[in-house]
Amino acid sequence: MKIDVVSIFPEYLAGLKLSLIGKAVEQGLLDLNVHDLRDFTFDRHNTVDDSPYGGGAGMVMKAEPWALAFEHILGEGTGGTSGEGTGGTSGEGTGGTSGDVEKPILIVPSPAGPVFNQRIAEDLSGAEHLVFACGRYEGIDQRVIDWSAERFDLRLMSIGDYVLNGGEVASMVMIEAVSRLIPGVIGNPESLTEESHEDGLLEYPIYTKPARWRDRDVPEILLSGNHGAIARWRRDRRLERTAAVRPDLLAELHDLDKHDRAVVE
Ligand code: 6GU
Repeated sequence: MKIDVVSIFPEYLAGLKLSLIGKAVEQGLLDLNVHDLRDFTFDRHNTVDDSPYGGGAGMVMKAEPWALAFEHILGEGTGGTSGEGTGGTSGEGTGGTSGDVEKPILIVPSPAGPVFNQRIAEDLSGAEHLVFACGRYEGIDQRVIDWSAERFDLRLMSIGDYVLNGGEVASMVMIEAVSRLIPGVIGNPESLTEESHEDGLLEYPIYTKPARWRDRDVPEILLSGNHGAIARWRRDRRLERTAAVRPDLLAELHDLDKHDRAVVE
């Protein structure tokens, strides 16, 4: 999978080089590129924002640097000061997207989008090319969003009902959730199957040695060696937890049997 990220704070994304995602990049499972939006400006101050038409508080990100960054990522090669000459300011690229070729997915983190979840992460993990456009200030000029929809499969995406200062952290959240689902990124694929949200239930509680710690015992059944009973106990704990803290998730489950229902009622 190829992932491009555009931001005015590319250093923010440096954390992605650590740990599992960094290893996936080293192993060639993930081709991750972070671009500085200011590389696609041509004035002395590398201006990326301006005041909003119609008035109001804050600043708006200008359309042209985004268009040039997207064209650079798509290989349309009209802009950018980062290595490919001085570029130009021609508005329209040449296109070149033929009918049956999948368009790259452009994710614009925004509290105005639908909320990202595990199902969406799974869907995105099958994509060939993801592009994340990290806006700052009050947002990005709507015209370049509309323009990008001709070249990309455009998705506004929120990560929850709260306000962040920009799309960088939200992009990192989504990139981590998606890239760990790429085959080979997680060493033991079995660890993916019993996770919270994988099947709509939260995780069961887990324990390790010692069996008694500060007068607290590990639940006895986990020491029993009875795998059937342990599996049932774990499912019951998942059902209890989900009913207690996320009844909304439970309401989405339609395959609970009689025993399951007795646990959550
Ligand atoms: Cl994706 N962006 C920003 N700026 N704030 C958010 C968000 C995204 N998701 C929730 N709040």
